[in-house]
Order: sequence, then C-alpha cells, then structure tokens
Amino acid sequence: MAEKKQGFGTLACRAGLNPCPTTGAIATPIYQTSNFVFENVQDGARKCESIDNGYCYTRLGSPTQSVLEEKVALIEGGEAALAFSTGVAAISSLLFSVLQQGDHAVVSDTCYSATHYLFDNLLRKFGVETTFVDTSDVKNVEKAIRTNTKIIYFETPANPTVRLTDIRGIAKIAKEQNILTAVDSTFATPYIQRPLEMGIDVVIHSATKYFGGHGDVMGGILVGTKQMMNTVRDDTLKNMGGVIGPFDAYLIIRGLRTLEVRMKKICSNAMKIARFLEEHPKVENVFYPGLASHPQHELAKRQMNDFGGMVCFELKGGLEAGETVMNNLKLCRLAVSLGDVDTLIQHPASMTHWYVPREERIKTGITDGLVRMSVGIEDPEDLIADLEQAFEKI
Ligand code: LCS
Repeated sequence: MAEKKQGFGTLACRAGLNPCPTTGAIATPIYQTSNFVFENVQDGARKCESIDNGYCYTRLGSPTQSVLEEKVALIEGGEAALAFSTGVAAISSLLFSVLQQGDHAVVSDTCYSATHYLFDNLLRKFGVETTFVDTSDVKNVEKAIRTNTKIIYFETPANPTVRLTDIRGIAKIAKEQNILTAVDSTFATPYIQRPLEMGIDVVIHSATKYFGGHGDVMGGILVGTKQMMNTVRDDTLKNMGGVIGPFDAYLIIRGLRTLEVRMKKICSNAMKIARFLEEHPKVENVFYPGLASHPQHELAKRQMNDFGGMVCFELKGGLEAGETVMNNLKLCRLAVSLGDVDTLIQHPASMTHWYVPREERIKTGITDGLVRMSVGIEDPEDLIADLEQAFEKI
C-alpha cells in the first residue's frame, strides 16, 4: 500500500530531521568546524574529490548544511537543494554556473535590485545579454526569446509590487524550446507555491526571509535536480565560496520547523490589513494578490495556496503622505528585508530599489509613493491601530 503523503505542516516540522544516532540529540547538531580529519591519505583524496564520499572542508559542505539541504528539498518537492550564505550568493552562483559568454537571458523587469544588477551589470561584463520584460504577460517572454536564450528568470510574486507571473505558462514555452527556467519564490515560500511541480527547473529562496523567519540570519537556497545541484556545488559554490556557515544553517532549519504556523498567521494578517487599506479614504491603491481588485487574482488562486504576507499601497497624498505614515508608525518597524515575525515597512523607491533607474522603476509600478509592508505575526488589530494613528498624522 502506498504511504499516505504527509501534510505540509508535518513536512515543515519534521522532514529531514533525525535524532543523532550516537547521542540521541533531537535538535540538529551544529558542526562548528572548518575541516574534518581523514583516516588516511586515500580517504582524504576521496573526500576532497566529492562530498558524496564524506566531508572534507566546510566550504565544500558541512553536516549541518546537508540537513538543511535535505529538509528544503523535501519541503519544496525537489530532488536536491544547495544552501548558500545569502540569497544573492545562491542567485549569482546559479547564474555564473549555468551561463556563459554569448548566452541570452529573459528576466522579469520587476525583481530584487541585486538580481537586476547581476543581470544588468555583472553578467553583461562577461558577455551575457539580458532582455528585461513584463513577465506578467507570457507573450512578452515568448517575443523576447532568441536562438541563444539560455534561461528565463523571474520572481512571483515579484519584489516589491507583488506582480505575478504565470508559472505553468512560462514552464510550457521554455520546455518547448529547451530553455532553463528559474523562479525566485521567496515571497511565496513552499507553503504557498510549489514551482517545481508546475514544471520549473530551479527554485530560489532568500532563506534570510520566511525560512529563517526571525530576522536573525542570512541564507540562500537553490532547489532542483541532483545533477544541477552537484554541478553548481562543484562549480561556483566551491570556487566562488558563498557557502552557508553551520550555525546559520541551524537557525534556518529551526525557522523552517514553524514555517506553516507562521505563514498561516502572516497570510491571515495580511488579508485583514489589505482589506483595511482598501477601505481607507486616504489610500489610493492597494496591491495584494488576495484582493479581488488585484489584476491577477484569478492567477493567484490557480497557482498559490494562499496569498502571502507582502502588501503594497500608495496614499492619496503620494510620497509626502507615505513619508508621514512611515515616520509615525510605532509598532511596525521601518526596515528593509521581509518575512520576519515582526511587521516591517519600507519605501522601495529610496530603499530596496533605489538602484533601479527612476524611469524603469516607475514603468514597472515602483512609483515614488509606493510603500511596502511585510506583515508579521502580531495581532492584526494592533497593526491596524498603528496604521490608523499614523494615517491621522497626514
Ligand atoms: N530574492 C528576493 C525576492 C529578495 O527579496 C531578496 C532580498 C533576495 C533575493 C536576496 O536575498 P539576500 O541575499 O538578501 O538573502 N530582498 C530584500 C528586500 O526586499 N529588502 O532587503 C533585502
């Protein structure tokens, strides 16, 4: 009889975690070591050649990192995962491994600014060309594909505007033309969306965000085939060196155990806040995939199990009103990053996305007055009261 598939909560809490066979410790041990002793020269040679033969040096992988990788692969439904020191290390290691001079990339024009910089500056320097398109319409992606297109790369929901991209639609056209697909699913987490099951090749997460969940650790993750993860490990993880430290890997493992409970509260809070904002007379626009007013609400229902914790809004008073609100909040914290248990609020045009040229920024919906909230797990009534008292200052 086939084993019943475990629920997401069980997976998030337990997958990949086994008590230590020698001590019985239930919590994952932190192997805080940079190197591992060999039995003899032959043993050392084998371990230096491949992590499949055992550990050698922590830049090539450590036991705590392996537990994190196995856990994420199980939760995301992939063959294997690879952990990095930051989300940007994961993204750059993937791109510098799979792309080479003469290749072309089609990339969503709305994405985290460091990702934009990687494609627009660093990869260009090495002869990789990028076409940025509005991926919310799959036809734009199709039109941008060239004979040398190697990768289609996008975020959904995108940072910061929560614009969505049709994951299945992109996977279909990419498969037909044998193009690699990578999606940054940080805003969603595997609780909400599982791109590998929709035909995407590689899923990326900044583990700094919802995976860690407490704003106290940096990390990044790739999930894909074992073959691809091995290639990236041997190629850029090992030789560019963005490996995760054992303690950071431990913190992310611990964070993942409560991913489902945190996401449930976060999504429920975000929906309440989005509704409050939508009804507020001082608010011009609210962007949240869970609202019927979001232009891609139907797509959200097709590819997401819930709508996430990221809410954006514009006030009728524009930037000035936005500044007044952000400067007067007491409970919500004025800070970048996202996915913490604390509610964070920030101004994309001057903070996370200041680097994107203004014209391009505005074209993609990152207006001067846009405010981004990463909703946390506080009581929604308290968050709404905090927003209300700040709105009164306008
Ligand atoms: N991908 C997405 C969607 C992100 O939002 C970020 C960081 C990264 C990748 C990079 O991850 P990191 O290297 O920071 O772990 N986003 C940030 C943000 O919106 N505010 O501060 C950081």
